[in-house]
Amino acid sequence: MAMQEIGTGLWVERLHELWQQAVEGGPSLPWDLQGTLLCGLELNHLETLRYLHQERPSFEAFKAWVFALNGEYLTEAALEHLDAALSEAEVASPIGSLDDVSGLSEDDLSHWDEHGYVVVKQVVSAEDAEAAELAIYAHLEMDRDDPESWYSEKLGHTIWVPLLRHPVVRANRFAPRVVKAFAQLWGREDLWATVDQTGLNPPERPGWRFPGPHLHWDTTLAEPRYLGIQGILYLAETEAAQGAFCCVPGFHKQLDAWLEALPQGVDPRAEALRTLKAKPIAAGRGDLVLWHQSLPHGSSPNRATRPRVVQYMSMRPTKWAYNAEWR
Ligand SMILES: O=C(O)CCC(=O)C(=O)O
Repeated sequence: MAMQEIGTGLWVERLHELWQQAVEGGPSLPWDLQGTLLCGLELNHLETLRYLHQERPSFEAFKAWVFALNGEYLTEAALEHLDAALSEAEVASPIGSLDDVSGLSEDDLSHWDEHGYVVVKQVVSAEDAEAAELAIYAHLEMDRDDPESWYSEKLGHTIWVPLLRHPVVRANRFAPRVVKAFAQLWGREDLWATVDQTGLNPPERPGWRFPGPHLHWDTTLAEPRYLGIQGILYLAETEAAQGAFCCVPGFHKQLDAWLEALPQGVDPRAEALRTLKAKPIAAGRGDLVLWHQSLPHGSSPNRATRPRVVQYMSMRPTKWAYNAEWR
């Protein structure tokens, strides 16, 4: 949609509030509303806040920036969908009806319940996963078959790759089986996809040691704790020793008692890193690992011969319960 055609929907009011919050120190938008707004406009949270804080643009310039990034996806229908959600009307999934989409089996759901994570097989085709894998190598100016190229300056000493909007990466985010899996676990369909990064974790070698992320939680440990679902899509076959995603299965059920038993003054995050044993989760090209945010999790050193290449993803409802107190 061209900038001059942008209406004056609720999303514009909320975007103005977000801009005021960052640039003029205005009141904070509730966290879930902010998430819905950013996801609905296909913006990455960090990228947006960095832009606002560093550039301190006018509101008009901010809107122009949003449309320069995502104008082709911000159609009238997409903005109406966002407006409906922001006005608390019931909205469908971002891709419409999920009735005919194959989802998690009873076994998958029991696995999720018991272990707090599940591997959803083949949520995207091998071709779509490989297309995203190759896009990441191309973005990093690496050759998938040339190990010398895997340690490029463009990657740096990190496994995160800020390739947010490649068309195949975007298409994977909205793949029907991905949306269906999140919808089943949330128990609702009004979901919004976060614009997450991709990743490449090359084999360790002298001068390039695994930089993390080590075992951690991305959520507060303060009570009450709520459901949050994180995900990683494997874009190529990944063995356990190949820098696989790791988590402590079942810990979502043990967290309360574990925290309770910690001696006064012990930092739970440091203690988890020191004492808990994480399990690496091997999976195939196009498989999605979903985990409950109460599981401590991280990546792992790659001791195999090929990089681990992934796409991070998450979906959240329009409004969700959260605890703003950080522990
Ligand atoms: O890359 C991984 O395997 C772990 C990802 C992670 O720790 C996260 O998304 O918070």
